[in-house]
Amino acid sequence: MIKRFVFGNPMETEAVPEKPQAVQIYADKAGKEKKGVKEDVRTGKKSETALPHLVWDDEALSLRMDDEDIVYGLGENVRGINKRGWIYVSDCSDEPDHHEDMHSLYGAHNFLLIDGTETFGLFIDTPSKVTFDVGYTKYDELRITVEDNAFELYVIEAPRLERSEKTIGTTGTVTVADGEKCAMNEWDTQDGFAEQELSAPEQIVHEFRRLIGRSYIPPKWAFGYGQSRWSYMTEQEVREVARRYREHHLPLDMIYLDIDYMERYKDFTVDREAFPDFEELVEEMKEQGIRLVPIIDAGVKIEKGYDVYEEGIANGYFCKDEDGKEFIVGVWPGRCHFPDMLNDEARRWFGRKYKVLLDMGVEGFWNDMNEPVIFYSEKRLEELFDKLGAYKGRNMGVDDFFEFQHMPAVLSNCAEDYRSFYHNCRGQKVRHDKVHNLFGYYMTRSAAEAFEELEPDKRILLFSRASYIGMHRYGGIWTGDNKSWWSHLLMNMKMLPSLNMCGFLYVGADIGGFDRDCTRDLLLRWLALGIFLPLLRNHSAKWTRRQELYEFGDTEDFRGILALRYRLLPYLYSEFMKAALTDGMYARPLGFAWREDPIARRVEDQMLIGESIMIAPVYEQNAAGRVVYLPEEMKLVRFKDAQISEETVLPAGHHYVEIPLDEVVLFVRKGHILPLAQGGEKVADVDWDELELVHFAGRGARYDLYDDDGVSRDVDLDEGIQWICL
Ligand code: MIG
Repeated sequence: MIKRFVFGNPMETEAVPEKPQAVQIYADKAGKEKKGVKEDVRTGKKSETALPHLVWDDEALSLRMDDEDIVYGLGENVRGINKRGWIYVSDCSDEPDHHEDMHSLYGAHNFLLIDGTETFGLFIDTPSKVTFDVGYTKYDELRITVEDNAFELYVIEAPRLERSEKTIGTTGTVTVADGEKCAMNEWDTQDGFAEQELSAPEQIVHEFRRLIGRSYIPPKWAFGYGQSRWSYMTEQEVREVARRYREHHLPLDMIYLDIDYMERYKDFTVDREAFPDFEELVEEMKEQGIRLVPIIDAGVKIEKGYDVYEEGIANGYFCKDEDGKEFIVGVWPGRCHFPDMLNDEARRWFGRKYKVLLDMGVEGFWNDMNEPVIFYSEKRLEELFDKLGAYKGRNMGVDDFFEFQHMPAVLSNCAEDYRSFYHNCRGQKVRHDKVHNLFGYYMTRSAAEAFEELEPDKRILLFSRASYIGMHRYGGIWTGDNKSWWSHLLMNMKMLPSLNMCGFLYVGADIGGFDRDCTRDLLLRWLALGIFLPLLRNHSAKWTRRQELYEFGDTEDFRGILALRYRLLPYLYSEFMKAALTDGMYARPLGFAWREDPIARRVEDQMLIGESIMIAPVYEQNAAGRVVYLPEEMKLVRFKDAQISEETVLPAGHHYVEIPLDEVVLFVRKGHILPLAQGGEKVADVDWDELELVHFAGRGARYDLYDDDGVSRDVDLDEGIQWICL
């Protein structure tokens, strides 16, 4: 059950495609509506109403929390799965230091799920800044403050649980020999996945996700392994990466191109000196089963004769300053303009520009710098030069010196700059900071909507750095500039279920860490987690140690782990697609499944991936293994060289499990089946028909395997399902 409340007069975000009928209006101090008045939009009748769970005091929404309450959600953020004990601010930020005392990262994901005495979800829909004090100031209080008090609030409650038996299709009992697949002939859609027994938090997530619309579905090849680096500078370098992967029989499906493939960092251009035969390169790579995935940045270079610049100027498609002149910012190419992503026409225009690369054979993109990042604004830069000049010849004492030293640092992503340019939203002049959190979302939407027109029969890979809820319908995200730190491996895992709750299913972090130097053992451990994430990409920054898997000596152990990814593909793809098509979760915290188990509810370094397995990665250097908590009896399955080397049933409770660097351990849940393919060196090699079944189940158990051609936009859950029965 979803209730919607409107506070003040918020800007439309289009996070919710179809809003629930009954609108209840709460106004802020300045508003005209009486507080607590409910209006039925159909009849126009007004009546007194109360806000469920929360209190509104004209400044903030607040909620009293019990000690045992867990607060889930908030998508891309630092710290735990349980968000209690910190302040989070939704304010899309280019923040390369993901320290645990950060308040904002690149996304603004205003969904919370309170699980305790009462279990319900909250979505604060507003394009501007929101502050979530989740028991930081007062441990027992959740306090949500929204800039300008203009927002829509959705309160999501679990429908009363009907503990029906899990429905088994309509074909009756199908018994076949162990490991054999049986076709599913009659599948009553009524008995589909939505009917599966969901726990209260799962139901709330499901309701919320239904509200915000279906999550983005990438092509199947995008579930392969991708190698990235800032940057592969030339065609030769790209060829060399491909060659070495193939030579070492390390699976590979994608090579990413960072900003240096462009001509002087200009979007939708190719540096023809470094990539003279770009089209041929794309083709040649495709023949090897490898897709090239170029980056697109938010800023458009100011350069006479550059078509994107010229068209943007001619049509007034760029963001303007107070006086109506194109706003100038410094980003990669130097002086730039921002395309006005919030202007419908400009957005359509920018999206259609991707055609330049589509026509060259490209089938995937990543959108960067779209918070949007401002290195400096022209105005502030000039002011700075003046200010710095004034220090010349001065005897600088400590105060002067510190002030002097910090001056250039405040140039970037300066709040005042975000208040200095404007969008044209359907004729309305809107100051950027009021809609800041929508920029990356609308940039990605611009591309996705163009792809629907330009490539109606094909899925295009697309993911973004900045995001807002609603963008999950158009693309995935990667979680930005992490570091080659063990703590960031753990953070990668913890973010996953939070992102899923907010609709982002195709997600991943830079495996091995973006910034700083990666070590062999870190990369192995990170890969052992990464093989379970939908977006599996190894990416690293320019000035760091090279991070391709063949750069660390012997490749056998890397190959063993990565090969397992390709064996897991039918299962992972199936679980991803079922999650997308049923508004469900791909990765779940243990507490969602074992509701009554107080230990399971607090476990944050293990999680369920799909319905059949639990993972418990190692995230500490030099650890020989780790303690794993089993909420119930499970089957430990150990892989070495992608082959099963151990299957042991373990009782519920804590266990110390040894996990050498070159092995992967996972846990199959009781009553469940894990199908495994033979593997391959690219997604196209994987044979979905020759499956080996790992199971911890008796006869009669079944797994619903989803598959499709992996490219069509047209997807149908029921058509894609096949039963696997024991
Ligand atoms: O200011 O394009 O997060 O993945 O390699 C850095 C260069 C700009 C930030 C992205 C990163 C990418 C880098 N970009």
